[in-house]
Formats: sequence, C-alpha cells, structure tokens
Amino acid sequence: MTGSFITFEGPDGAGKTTQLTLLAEHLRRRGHAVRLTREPGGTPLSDKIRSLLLDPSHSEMDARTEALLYMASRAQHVAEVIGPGLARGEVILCDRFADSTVVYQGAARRLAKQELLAINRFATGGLIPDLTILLDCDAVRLTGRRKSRGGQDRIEREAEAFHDNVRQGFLDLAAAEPERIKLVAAEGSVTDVHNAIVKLVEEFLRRRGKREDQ
Ligand code: Z5A
Repeated sequence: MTGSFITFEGPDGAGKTTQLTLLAEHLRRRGHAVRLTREPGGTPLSDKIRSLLLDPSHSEMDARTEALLYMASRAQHVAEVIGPGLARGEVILCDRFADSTVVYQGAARRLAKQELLAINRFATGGLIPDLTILLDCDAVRLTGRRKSRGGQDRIEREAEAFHDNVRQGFLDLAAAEPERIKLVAAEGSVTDVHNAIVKLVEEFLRRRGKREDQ
C-alpha cells in the first residue's frame, strides 16, 4: 500500500472533526489526494452500524456486543474505503480507528486489551495507522464542549468517570507508542491547534517521501 494512513484520536469534544476538516483542506491545497472519513461509519453499511451504536435507546447494549459492532463497522470500512484508498496512494484521514476501541471498550468498559487487539487484527487484516494525532484537552473544558453541543448520543451520556478513564487511556497509549502517536494540546485556539498539527503531518509526509525516494 503506497498511501498514508493518518488517524485522529482523543476524548469526545477534543476538536477532531474541526481539525480534520482544516487539515484536509490544507493538504488538498498542497496537491495531495485526500480522503476524509470517520469511525464508526465511512461506508453505507458502516453508517447503519453507527446508528445502532450511538442510538441512546439501546441502553441495554452489552460491552461485547458494542465492541463487535465497532469491529464490524471497521472491517467494512477497511475493505471498502481505507484499503483501496491506500492502494491508490491517497492520504487517508480518519476520525478515530482502533485506538478508540482499545480505550473506550478496553480502558473504559474494561474488556481485555489483548482480546480486543486480536479481534481488531481479524477485522482489519492487521492494518495500523502510519501516524496518529492525539488531541488532548483538560477534563473541565471537554465537559463544557460536550455539553455545549446539546443532544447526547449513547456514549456521550456515560458518567464523568467513564470520560476520565477514556482521557487517561489515550494518554497511556501515547506514552506507550510515542513514535506513532503524537500528542497535541487542544486547549489553544482552533488556529494554534491547526498549526501544530500541520507541522507534525508535514514532517511525517516529508520523511515518508524521502524513504520512498531511497
Ligand atoms: N467509539 C468507541 O467507543 N469505540 C470505537 O472503536 C470507536 C468509537 C471508533 C463516536 O461518536 C463515538 O464512538 C465516540 C467514541 C466511540 N463517543 N464518544 N463519546 P462521534 O463520532 O459522534 O463523536 P466523536 O468522535 O467523539 O467526535 P465529536 O463529538 O464530533 O467531537 P470532536 O470531533 O472531538 O470535536 P469537534 O466536533 O471538532 O468539536 C467539539 C466542540 O468544540 C465544537 O463545538 C467545536 O466548535 C468546539 N471546538 C473545537 N475546537 C475548539 C478549540 N480549539 N477551541 C474552542 N472550541 C473548540
């Protein structure tokens, strides 16, 4: 696969969607073929699974059912969008991927990480992002941003302790994989955060380009 697979991760409300949109515009202006996508979702079938997952009326959903639905959505997404896009040489920008499963279903729902990783390998054929931008923001600000958006989905309705575990889970992942996961403080203005991300992504694409020239 010749493209670049870049994922954005972070607690709900950290600003991923805002920043992904700006980054996609920036990279397109620079001449890159960019595909912007998200999880759960990204294909018609995966979007149907997304609706099931986020519907607040499914409060009975078991943690294992939840994990398997995220994986099913991902399997279709990789097969239909991410894999073919990478094969065409595109830059795939994806709002959440497997790190979210490790954190939400692992660190927060307490399912076993090794089991999640094994099912994820099955779902993705072992695909791992080339670069992951982790947006982190202090808990008070995150709660404020979540609440300012009004209506809450099934996951957003979880207790504060759940969201605290999510935030810590992401920080632990970043500490364990510093080469792939780059931490960006998301407390600053939208422009400041965008500039920090552009610096990291351009450096990554430059290094990748050099490797391919060799
Ligand atoms: N999930 C899971 O459990 N397991 C998995 O494997 C996967 C996902 C893949 C998806 O919901 C849910 O699924 C998610 C994790 C779980 N649940 N939670 N909670 P989603 O896709 O609907 O939600 P999200 O991924 O969490 O994204 P979001 O809600 O769209 O938030 P965001 O993308 O991080 O933030 P935003 O929409 O760009 O910004 C939030 C608000 O803050 C908005 O009003 C902005 O205008 C404002 N904002 C953004 N940046 C700034 C700055 N810099 N300053 C001030 N205000 C800002």
